[in-house]
Amino acid sequence: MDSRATTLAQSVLARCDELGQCSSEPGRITRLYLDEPMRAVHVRLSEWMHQAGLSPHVDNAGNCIGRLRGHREEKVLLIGSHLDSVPGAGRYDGVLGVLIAVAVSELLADHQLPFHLDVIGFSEEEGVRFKMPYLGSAAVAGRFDPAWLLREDEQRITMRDAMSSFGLSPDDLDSCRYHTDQVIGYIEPHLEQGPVLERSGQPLGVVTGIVGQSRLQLAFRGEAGHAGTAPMAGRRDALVAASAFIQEVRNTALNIDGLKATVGSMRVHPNTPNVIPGSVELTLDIRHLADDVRNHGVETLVAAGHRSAEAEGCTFEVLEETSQHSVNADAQLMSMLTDAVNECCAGPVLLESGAGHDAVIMGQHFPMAMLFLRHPGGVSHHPDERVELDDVAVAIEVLGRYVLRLAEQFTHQQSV
Ligand code: HGY
Ligand code: MN
Ligand code: MN
Repeated sequence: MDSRATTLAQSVLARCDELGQCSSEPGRITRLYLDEPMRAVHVRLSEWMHQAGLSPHVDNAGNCIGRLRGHREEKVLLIGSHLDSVPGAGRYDGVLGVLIAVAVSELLADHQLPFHLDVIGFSEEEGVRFKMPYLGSAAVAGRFDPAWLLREDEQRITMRDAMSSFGLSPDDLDSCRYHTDQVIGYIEPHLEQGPVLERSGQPLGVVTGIVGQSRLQLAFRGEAGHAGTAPMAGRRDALVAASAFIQEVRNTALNIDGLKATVGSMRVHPNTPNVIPGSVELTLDIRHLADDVRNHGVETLVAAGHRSAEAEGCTFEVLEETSQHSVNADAQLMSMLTDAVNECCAGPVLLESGAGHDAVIMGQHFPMAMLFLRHPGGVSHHPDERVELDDVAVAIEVLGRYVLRLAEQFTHQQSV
């Protein structure tokens, strides 16, 4: 193991701890799109990028990007992950990948790469604030939908106003775009967020593909009433209908191999102990590596929603549905990454990602590869998230070798 990799890994973990302090909630990590803690993250990350020899800037989607200039201008290799978090997050989801990317560029600062190396800290992967994930990577890939600017957060602030008050220009998102002919590829280091690497005793894994995802906003509408005087017979209790539906979600997912389906949030109206719930709004997250199986899951569960509503005299509606199809890693980038891992540690595990990443968006527009780090305990989106120092060090060493291999290949291709 290169001793510099270990030293760099120590600073990566210390920096994850420091960024873990940038939170909008005392006592837990919550960092949302363009909130004040994100501004503090940009300040610290830009300093670290400077120290690593990168020239940083924040683009109009709020992505924090540092460039290690190559000796040729035509092409760029992108490497990074996201800076935002879910509420009550761990210290590593997203930022670990960005800080490993900074460490890799520090390791390579003395090399004259034949392409630029851009380290990207994406601004919004989780989609918590405006219920729309992948905002930063959508802007980089040139697929940001201007209609999203009208979306409002919990405080009724529009995305447009949030961007303007952060000092960004929401009408100039084109300036964020990288074009396919300039990008060699996008590489994302990330915690596995699951048990596979730990069970196999391997520090690193190479991702073969990322599951597709459907996110639905659903509503059950019944009739509110007095909890003490309304007869039990004939009630149209929206929460009873929703509860039957939630059980159906679990049963359906258990019967379709590989399907993941989760009701993660629910709002009861008027949410008062002595009032029969008149309406319930909830979210449904459905995932599978095969898009047709995922779409079948969506159809099956929407039908189950109508049945559960009808049984309780309620109505059921799909308020909104967004979906991302599954994405495969680029075969050549994946194979070269596997070779680089093989040189540094036991042969990597090849595995699919059940979690979504900015690589879902980037992989639809550019060649993509992901490197997973072992996740002790496998618990993520939770303060118990952990990662091993040695695994971070070997990831830095692998990615350093990998970028140099890509540089050799690029130089060879240019010479023929
Ligand atoms: O939901 C996900 O899979 C990711 O953490 N955004
Ligand atoms: Mn996450
Ligand atoms: Mn993540």
